[in-house]
Amino acid sequence: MKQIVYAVALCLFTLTSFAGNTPAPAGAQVYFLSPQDGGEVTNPVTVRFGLSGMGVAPAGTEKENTGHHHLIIDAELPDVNAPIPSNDNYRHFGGGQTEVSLELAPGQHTLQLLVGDMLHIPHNPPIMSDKITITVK
Ligand SMILES: [Cu+2]
Repeated sequence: MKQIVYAVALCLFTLTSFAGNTPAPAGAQVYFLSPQDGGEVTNPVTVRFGLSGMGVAPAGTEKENTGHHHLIIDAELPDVNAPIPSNDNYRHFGGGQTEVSLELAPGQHTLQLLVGDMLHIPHNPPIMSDKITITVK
């Protein structure tokens, strides 16, 4: 009997280790305050991040119901079970910033917001905005 309890405990531990994403606070939402989907904008493009149902905290801060913003530019959603890549297409705002001023090439661009936890890993389920399209004149 003891062995069965031990085996079950080990299984549960293994499962929770793999499903390690920080749970998303119920009802948390991330969205663009600006620009608007379909909007025509000029450089510099000010992108303002909206967040409700949770708080913003700098990367590395262990505090429940918080995260920091990531802006995905002209790219797809990354693997939501791994740290979000960091490059020109996946921008981290680990200081707790809630807006950014961008210089974008003229033409169409897509933008999407994705919240990451203290380790830059999306929550479970991931807290992400709709992907919007803007045109830079
Ligand atoms: Cu990050």
